[in-house]
Amino acid sequence: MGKDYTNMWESLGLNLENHAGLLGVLSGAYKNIYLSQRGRPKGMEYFDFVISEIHGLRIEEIFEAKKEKRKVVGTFCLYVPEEIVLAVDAVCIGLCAGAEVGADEAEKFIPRNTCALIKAFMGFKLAGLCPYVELTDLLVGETTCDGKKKAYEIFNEITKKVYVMEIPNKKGEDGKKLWRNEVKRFAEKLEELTGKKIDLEKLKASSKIVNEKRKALQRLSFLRSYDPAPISGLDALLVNQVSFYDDPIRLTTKVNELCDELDARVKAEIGIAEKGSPRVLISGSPMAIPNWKVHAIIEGSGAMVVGEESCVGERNFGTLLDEDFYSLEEGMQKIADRYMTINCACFTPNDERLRNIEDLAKRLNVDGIIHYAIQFCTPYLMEAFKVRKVAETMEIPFLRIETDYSMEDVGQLKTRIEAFLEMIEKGVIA
Ligand code: BJ8
Repeated sequence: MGKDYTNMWESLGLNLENHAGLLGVLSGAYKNIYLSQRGRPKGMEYFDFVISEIHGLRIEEIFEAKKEKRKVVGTFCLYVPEEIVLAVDAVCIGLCAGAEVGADEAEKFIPRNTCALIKAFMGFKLAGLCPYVELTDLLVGETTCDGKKKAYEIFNEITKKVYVMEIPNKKGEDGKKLWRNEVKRFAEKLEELTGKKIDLEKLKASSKIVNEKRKALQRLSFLRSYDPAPISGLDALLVNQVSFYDDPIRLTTKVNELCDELDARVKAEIGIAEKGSPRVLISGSPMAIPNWKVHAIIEGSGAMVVGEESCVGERNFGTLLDEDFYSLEEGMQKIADRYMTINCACFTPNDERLRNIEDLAKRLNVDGIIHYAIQFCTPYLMEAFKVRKVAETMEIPFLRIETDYSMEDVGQLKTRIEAFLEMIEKGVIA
């Protein structure tokens, strides 16, 4: 039996009954999906521990940070520059959630046909389920998709602590200029919030921390290109999910330790599945914790997920920041420009995403691409058509999935995915 955190959760105003239900569901799902896998790397023990303490130890750590007068900044999107949050010595936490609980509460404020990711972040707050939201001093939204943009207005009425960054729709010179100004405005907002000034030294230090994290995640991604893959897609997805709320320095160490072990596995040709098992690239909407549904179905059907062209995946760590800057202004500009390389479907045009999918499919040597979009996620649902064309040109089998966080369609998805894997085995391109 772990430590009892009831008093801490109560002090944060959580709904203890709902919260206990959530933790029960989470630990049951984790046991079934994760702990039942065979031949997992030893390095995953750390991540198992993190999950078992998801609302415990990490929350205690953040409490401690607050006692030391550090602020807590919650984010919902990759475009929010973590370097700047760390440069004011604040704690940065990614707040997207991947569970259905709280959706009924959310639907009292937003339409039913809103994507599950938005419903989840609203619902977690409204149902008193998320200790992270309660600990934040600032919630940073962004003008990406319409659903998020409008949801933040309502979320601000509920929480009174939402700050919105304006993200351009296009990446031309005007868009870049607007974004550079937004990044400056964000830095000023954080300086005001924390009472701490960002200087060159602090920005260089925080940039290094975030880049090292990206490099470790890149290393993990690279190791998945081997056949047999040394780690399951489920485990790699989990590492990426945890990277959004764990301490970044500790996370980097743990990912590198895991990669050392995977290096040895690759040399010894030890894989998590048999050599030659079908290799699948997932592309599309982000999969926040505990959204493991599609990976679990694919890997439960005998294939391996070897990459995620997703914000919980390659889009998060694919590009490093150029740390070679010699003034605060230059640093801010390089940070802004680095974030503009993220290829979210909210941009138009967004052809770089397609090139990236092509590159990944080649590098990871994939046998099939599954496009995953959360129901009502218009940007990714729309772009699926272009991704299909890329797959067709490369003569790679392609499957488009649209789903939500519920388990109702698991049977149907399983049937479709199994048929898709059969197609791959028979070498049919559809
Ligand atoms: S950079 S993908 S994290 S916006 S799933 S809320 S897009 S309707 S999450 Fe995203 Fe930033 Fe883009 Fe990444 Fe809207 Fe789609 Fe819902 Fe989404």
